[in-house]
Amino acid sequence: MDALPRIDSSRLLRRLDELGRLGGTPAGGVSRLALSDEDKLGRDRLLAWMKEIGLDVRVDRVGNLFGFRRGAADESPVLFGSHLDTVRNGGRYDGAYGVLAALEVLQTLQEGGIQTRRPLLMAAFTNEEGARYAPDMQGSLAFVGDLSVEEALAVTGFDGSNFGDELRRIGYAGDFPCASIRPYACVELHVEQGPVLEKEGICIGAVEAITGISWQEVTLRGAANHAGTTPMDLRRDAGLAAARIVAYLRDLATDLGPAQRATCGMIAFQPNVINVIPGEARLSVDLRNTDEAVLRQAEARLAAFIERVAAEEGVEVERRRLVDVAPARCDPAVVAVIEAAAASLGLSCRRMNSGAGHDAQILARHFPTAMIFIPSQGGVSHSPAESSTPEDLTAGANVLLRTVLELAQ
Ligand code: HGY
Ligand code: MN
Ligand code: MN
Repeated sequence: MDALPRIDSSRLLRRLDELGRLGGTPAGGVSRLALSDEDKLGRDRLLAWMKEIGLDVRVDRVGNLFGFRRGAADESPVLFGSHLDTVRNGGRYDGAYGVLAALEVLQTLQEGGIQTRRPLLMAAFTNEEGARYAPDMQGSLAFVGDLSVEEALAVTGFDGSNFGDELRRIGYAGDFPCASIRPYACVELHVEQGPVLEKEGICIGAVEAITGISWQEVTLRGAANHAGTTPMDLRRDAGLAAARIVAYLRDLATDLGPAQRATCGMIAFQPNVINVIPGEARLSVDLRNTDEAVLRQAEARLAAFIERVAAEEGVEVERRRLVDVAPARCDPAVVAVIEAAAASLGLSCRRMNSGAGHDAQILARHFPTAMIFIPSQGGVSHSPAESSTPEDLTAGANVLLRTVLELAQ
């Protein structure tokens, strides 16, 4: 066994279990929507752990949490971390794993008395998921300067709440300036959230590209009317128009090839009464592809279909763009460091793309960035069934430790 340190596996697993209970749901999942009381519980816990291990803790103006560890040289830091917020009734590893593994890496270095040349900076970014406030990756967008603090604080959530008010309410409206740190390199450790590594029996994924994401809200307005007295050919049924659009998404994705994804995750009818033809329907559309040209083609074809359905069903349509994040390429040099770290631990590793969006794709726009994946059991995520084995969770954290040490020397 070489002289390099290894993380404390039982401590990492214990913290994952403890954090997973903050905002835990009866089905064994986690709901820690951004800036909710449950998110505050997770933030408070992480801050306490960061302070316990002696990190210099900072909260920035959009609530991003940072733990800073000095290096021998006063140079730009190596940044690593992920996010604490989750989707509704999601899993306990999406985001939390990358944050707690980062904490574990720093504690291992503290305990080993190992000083790196570059400073180290762990991060937990605000509102990566976008489940309550769009855009997703809101904290990392503000961190790199692609979203102003004013814009971020002004966002109105799907629940009608104001981002800035909620940030103040949970006590995380920090004063550390956004867009003020320029990392030397960034690494995000994350569960794969897909089936590839498990299916191929590979321990580590070195991510080369991260999918582009297009989110929009489509509102259709027809005419509420009586479900019994209104003949089928005299309706302006917003609900039916919405249903046709949802059904079209599958055909659109199938037609554009295996890398295309299309999802309607939210839909609502007004007045939402059993015997009233919906006068209004509102639905979300999430389109993804790692090939930007195909993603734009998907958007254009969907727009044309929506116009056609609106004309045929006699409804008006209003579309609101919520997210437009281009696919990101990871930095080949950082990818190579990840592969070498896996190899030094005798772990199988393959290069791959990410179908999920991540803070890393925002960081990658400005700084050399890459991601480390570990297998997700059954490829499941954004669900209480999300899980990874203790061996894989430990292996990924050790790869993160070695990757950070290599980048920081
Ligand atoms: O939507 C995503 O892909 C990520 O989980 N936020
Ligand atoms: Mn995530
Ligand atoms: Mn997620």
